[in-house]
Amino acid sequence: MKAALTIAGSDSGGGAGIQADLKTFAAFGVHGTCAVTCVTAQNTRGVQRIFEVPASVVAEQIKSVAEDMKIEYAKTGMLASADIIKAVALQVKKYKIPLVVDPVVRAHSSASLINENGISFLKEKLLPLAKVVTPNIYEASLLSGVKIRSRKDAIAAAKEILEMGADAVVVKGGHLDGTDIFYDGRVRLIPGRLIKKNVHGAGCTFSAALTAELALGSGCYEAAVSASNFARNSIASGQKVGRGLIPVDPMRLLVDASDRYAVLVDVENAVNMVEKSRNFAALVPEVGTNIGMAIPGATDAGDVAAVSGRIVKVNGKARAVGGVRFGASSHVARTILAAMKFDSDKRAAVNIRYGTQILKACKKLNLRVASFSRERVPDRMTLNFGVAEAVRASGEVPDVIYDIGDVGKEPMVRLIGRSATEVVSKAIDISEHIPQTGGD
Ligand code: PXL
Repeated sequence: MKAALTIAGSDSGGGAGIQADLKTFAAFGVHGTCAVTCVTAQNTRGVQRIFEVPASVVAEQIKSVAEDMKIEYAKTGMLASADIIKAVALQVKKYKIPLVVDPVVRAHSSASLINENGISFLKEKLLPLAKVVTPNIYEASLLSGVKIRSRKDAIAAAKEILEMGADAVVVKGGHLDGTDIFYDGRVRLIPGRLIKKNVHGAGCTFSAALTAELALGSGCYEAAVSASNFARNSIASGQKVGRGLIPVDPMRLLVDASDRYAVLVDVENAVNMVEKSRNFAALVPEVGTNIGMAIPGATDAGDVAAVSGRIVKVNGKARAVGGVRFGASSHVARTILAAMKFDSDKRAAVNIRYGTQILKACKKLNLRVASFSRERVPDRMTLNFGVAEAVRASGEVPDVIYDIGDVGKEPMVRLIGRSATEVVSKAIDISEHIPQTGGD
């Protein structure tokens, strides 16, 4: 596993600094290490206090990490003081660690994150050691002395900053026109988006993603493009957690992917249980069965995994026609999405045939049963309506919701629960409580 190092400040609010950097490294599959330069007491509303770590202790942290692991790349964030900058520059040179410098100067709340002579030390001691420097337009202006009001100004500033010794400069355009400028002697534009949300941690996430990509072996420009995409996604995923700024969410892509994977695995396990069951086939309705499960926070059928082509009865056995995939069934998805509106944990459903023996078995198994009528409800709305009615009657999402059908509509029983394997276990239980010799 590749290792990277962040030399930055701690943000107690968890949005920026060390916390954003380590989350970002983790999202790229890079082992994250850290040297803490300062401890901030802050939340989404601002920075309340800054407590500097002694420069010697910052140096010790870098030493400990670098003498043990191969640090592919390091990045700096909030460095707080000239003393810390000097110590960092010495260690980075000593251990020959390739470096990304994110010239953090000031917080969104306008709290200063570096002391007075810090900026000149940053320019003199650290920029010459940098492979890549990643200022936003405010920082680029401060470093270069160029007032930035247009893309042309931003390019001029990038040229000035490159002269200070870095191999490449990325001037982030999130607060200008949304386009990032990559400059290494040649200008390349990375199209992006204006940052409209009041977010916190976007810059740290960008520079940490760039560092992780470089640690993994990408070239500077490719790493900048990847970092730009990653930061944009993290910004878009940020949600309000406090009363102030919205922290970016660098873990969102990873969590979404793992949610989707867990759902696929659970539905596949449930399908396996059904195909192996001796009695489940007795529950399969004329129109076939489907098993579905949604990711947390699902909003449409694309967020619900089910069996393509449904599960049908073949030679007295239940068989899945196709594989399990997201978006495979709009029907079972409608039941689940309707249930989730009332209870976001009820993310799975299976539909089985209607029959009085089946309802008896449900009652015997102490399942909570509710029903609705399809009459006078537009087909598209039946499940929303039916689930709502069942919830109104029982005060919660019941385990079982059935309807007795309508002209041209087969009556149906739906089992609703927390996972596909849970609802299928209940269905198999039911199948073992009904006579196997036909009848209803
Ligand atoms: O976003 C820049 C930044 C970096 N590091 C720390 C911070 C901030 C902004 O507040 O607090 C620790």
